[in-house]
Amino acid sequence: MTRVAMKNQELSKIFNEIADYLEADRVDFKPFAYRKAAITLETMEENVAEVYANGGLDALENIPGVGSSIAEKIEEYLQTGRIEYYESLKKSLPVNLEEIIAIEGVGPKRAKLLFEKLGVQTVVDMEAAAESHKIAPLSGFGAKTEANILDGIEFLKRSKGRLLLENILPRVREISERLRTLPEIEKVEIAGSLRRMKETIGDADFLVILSPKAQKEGAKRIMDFFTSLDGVEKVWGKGTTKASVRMKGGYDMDIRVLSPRSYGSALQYFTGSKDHNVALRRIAQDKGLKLSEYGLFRGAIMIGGKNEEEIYRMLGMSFVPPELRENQGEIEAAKVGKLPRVIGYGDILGDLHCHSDWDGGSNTIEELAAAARARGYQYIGIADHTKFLKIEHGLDEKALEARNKHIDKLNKKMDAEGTAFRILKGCEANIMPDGSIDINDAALEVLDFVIAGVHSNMKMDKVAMTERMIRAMESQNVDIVSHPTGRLLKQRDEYPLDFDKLLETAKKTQTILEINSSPQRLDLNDLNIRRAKAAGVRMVINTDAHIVGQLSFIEYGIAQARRGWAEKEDIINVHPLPRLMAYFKKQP
Ligand code: DGT
Ligand code: CA
Ligand code: CA
Repeated sequence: MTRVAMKNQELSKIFNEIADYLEADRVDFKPFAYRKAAITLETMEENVAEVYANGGLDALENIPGVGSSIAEKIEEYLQTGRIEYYESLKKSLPVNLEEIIAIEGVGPKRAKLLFEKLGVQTVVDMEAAAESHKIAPLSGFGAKTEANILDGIEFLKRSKGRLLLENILPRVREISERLRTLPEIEKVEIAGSLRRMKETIGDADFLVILSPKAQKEGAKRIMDFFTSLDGVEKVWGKGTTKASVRMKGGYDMDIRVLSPRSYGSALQYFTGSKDHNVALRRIAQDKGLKLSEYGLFRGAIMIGGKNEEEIYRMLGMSFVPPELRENQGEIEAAKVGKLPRVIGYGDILGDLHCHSDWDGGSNTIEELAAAARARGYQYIGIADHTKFLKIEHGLDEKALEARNKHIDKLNKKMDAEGTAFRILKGCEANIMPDGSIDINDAALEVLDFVIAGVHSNMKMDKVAMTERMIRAMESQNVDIVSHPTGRLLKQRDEYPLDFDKLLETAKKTQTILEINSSPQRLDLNDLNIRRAKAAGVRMVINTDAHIVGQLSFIEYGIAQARRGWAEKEDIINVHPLPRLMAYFKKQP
């Protein structure tokens, strides 16, 4: 089964851009519809090209979130490879919108204004305009905004060239499935930073082993296949056992053909990280051995290399899971058998941070619950936004009460049917600048659990921001703090925060910190997870899903937890319901 289809991704990107252009033109409602369609296409299991081939325009319109006008555009794209409407929007605003709105603080409307007033078409133009202080005098901008724009550009430069894990991993997995179907190939592995599940990725690294039955030109056939894959934009190099290509998504992919006898050492070598490998090679040297991608050698004799486990064992270490291979202490720990037993990908029993259509999410609570059950979960927590977040359709006290009644009804129904599954009543409240919560205590007290997070006024100084978070954690009603440090990968840093103080308060108040799995957040990050673990603070791995497809983001959160050395006992949503509930402050 192909998990992601190229056309889904391409269309999703186009629809997001259409939404940007429409927002620039201050069009109401339509951008929302395009974004909804984009997110549906990106997360749905089916290949949109197949849906269309099998059922035509009608089948497209049956995709949730796809109306007739968007269905027609999908059809147009599938038939002609372009969408006239999109092309005309691009012509009407000739700026590199995608690039420009990646600058934190610059949205489509501002981008349009800056084009009209100053002719800004690219990030380079933008930097020049800000540096010569042409932006500050414009109405609605000012010196502070101008300085923020420069900061944003600086941040972009630092993260340039690396893409989010989510932008690459699904596609790379699909490609590895396709490679696996080649008769010339015995084994395919994804190595490098993808195997280590790093939050951002430089390039993708494939390793393949030739089938023993393959003919002499087998490797060449693999190279031909690889370099002519759908989505290849440029071939950087193509030899007999390795090749390198640039993909349309803006990233490179390397492939190497290996001999079976070096499989383990090659996998170890190309998984990295480089720092981990350097340290490992030194250990080999100290034992009078030599470790390379070709094997583990004593003199000229190969003594190991068929599999990774063997290499670590022969070096006197326990096996190091790929997510830990960063030379951050794992080598020393593995030498003395003190590696953590990191949480497994199948250990999570429920997701506590999901948004339903009650707060503008894409799915009903029933649909979310069904999807959670299909994943094998025992419970799901509905954490709709509360009233401060008007753009996210946050619920006020009354609406929350109505939603609670609805959940009660659904739970009763499942009980009556003998379904062992629970929908938990939660919310994601906003932590106001003074640390208070945006909805009253009475409304919070009746919930099963409360998440609170910062969604506004993020540019506070360190002391004020720390005080703000501490006050929220001290609330008897706040069980979990969502995305605690507020960073957005490739977009903005964490807010200034005294993290040690935060941990101290979390420990004291028994507040749980979230590991948010959303690919752009992954917040807490790996190092903060390690710090939280060391401080004895519990964590919860949540997806923050706004549509059922995003429940699968949990994999990224678990990977992050593993990268942060978290064990099962550090995470609360590995427990069945009664034990889970015991971690919340207010006991029923
Ligand atoms: P990336 O692509 O920047 O996200 O990170 P990686 O880790 O995938 O790096 P990449 O693609 O340059 O190389 C893949 C692996 O190959 C890397 O993790 C370790 C290994 N490797 C590459 N160059 C060297 C090297 O100079 N020395 C050693 N020991 N290993 C290397
Ligand atoms: Ca790589
Ligand atoms: Ca590479």
